[in-house]
Amino acid sequence: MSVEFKLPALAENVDKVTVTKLLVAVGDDVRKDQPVMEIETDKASTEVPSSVSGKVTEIRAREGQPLRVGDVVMVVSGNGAPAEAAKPAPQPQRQDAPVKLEAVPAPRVTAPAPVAAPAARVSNTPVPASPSVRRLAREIGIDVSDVPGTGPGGRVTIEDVKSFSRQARNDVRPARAPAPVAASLASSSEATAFGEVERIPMNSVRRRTSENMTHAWTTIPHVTQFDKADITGVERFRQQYGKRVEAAGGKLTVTAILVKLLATALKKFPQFNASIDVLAQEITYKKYYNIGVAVDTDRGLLVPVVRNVDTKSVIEIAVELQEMAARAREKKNRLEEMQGATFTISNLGGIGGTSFTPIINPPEAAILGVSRGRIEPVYIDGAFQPRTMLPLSLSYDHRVIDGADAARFVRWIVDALEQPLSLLLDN
Ligand code: CAO
Repeated sequence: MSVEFKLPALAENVDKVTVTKLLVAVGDDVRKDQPVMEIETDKASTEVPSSVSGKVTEIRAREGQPLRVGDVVMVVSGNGAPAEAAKPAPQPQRQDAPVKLEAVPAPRVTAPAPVAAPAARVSNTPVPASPSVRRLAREIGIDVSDVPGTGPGGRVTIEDVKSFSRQARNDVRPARAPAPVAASLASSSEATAFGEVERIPMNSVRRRTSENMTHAWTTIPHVTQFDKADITGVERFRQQYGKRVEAAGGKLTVTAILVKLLATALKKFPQFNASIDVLAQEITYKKYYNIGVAVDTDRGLLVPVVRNVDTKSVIEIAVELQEMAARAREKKNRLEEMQGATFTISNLGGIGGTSFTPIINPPEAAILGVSRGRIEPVYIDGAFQPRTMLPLSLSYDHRVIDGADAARFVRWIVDALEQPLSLLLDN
């Protein structure tokens, strides 16, 4: 008897994955629960265990190719269980265990449900919509020409834009502004005219980063506030207590210290721990403090989240950070640890640079960029003294945060780094 093993549902809203590695070949004997391939979604990687047993007679999944839930992965002959019963086997919750995907609310990666196109809309015909409707569409990152109009003569109304946005949000993510896509299409066809090129398909992390960054950059009015903190004392502290943190399994880095400081900063400045809801014209202030930390991996940028940092010590944060960054780099990050950030920190200082302007990670309202701390001459009490100065750059959503508040927020972080005891004054 031959049975097909089909890709099971791995997590809510994940209906498509990319096969990164096949772990079995035709002729192999597979057992139930044996991992048969590695896959990745745009946020996590995992092994997929077989739900059938027998000899592999055919493999239909291909490395590097997308696979949808229900697609046949392989055919086995023998005493295999019915493919319909396929379910990911329960994974032990070890640190090095493969990602446990089931029942985790995941960001939607499904294709947008087809939306009925408005009748007789020709691409170069201007869409009938009032300026206020166009403005709303622009603000929430929707191309008004994508919205089916229900008003007289196919006119697009405010309600049409809102329901289109709600549907897009439910189906995938808000629609993206089309201009950058058009620009990159043009440049890719032009590229071959001037010499040899190599075209490599984007992996899922790159695709997701590209979509998110375009969305963020084209819909959020960013401003970046720069400042510098004297971390000479922090460096002394790191040297003094580094071993203790190492013994606990972490690394006492500037990132870990900043993550902890941010918990207090975000409580003091709640607009930095908020999201804007343009449709409802509301701002959501979050009462939990989850910090996303940008991690550089060979798949691209991943942002695992340290949750409830206000309840954790610097040592706990340092250990968690170290483990999360390692898991992200080893493709073992769990989907649930990539979600729920209320604020993000991006530290490029380990690599170098004097400053940069980070892009906000929607739906957050701000992101803190950290560049390389360097010894600089600082004029103190009538003389230059060598001090270690850490450049900070805070990008913020100017719809939610005013410039003066951004300056105060960064100053607060600077003061906390320079005078940590000041934290005890009113906290
Ligand atoms: N200034 C000077 N030195 C710094 C520093 C800074 N701002 N930040 C880190 N360093 C040093 C550390 O002290 C460490 O030095 P030692 O090895 O001598 O102790 C070294 O750089 C490496 O640090 P690390 O990377 O191990 O630890 P971290 O906690 O500082 O950073 C992480 C962790 C995950 C943030 C980092 O590894 C990383 O991936 N950074 C890149 C983030 C990124 O890609 N951002 C861009 C997002 S937008 O595209």
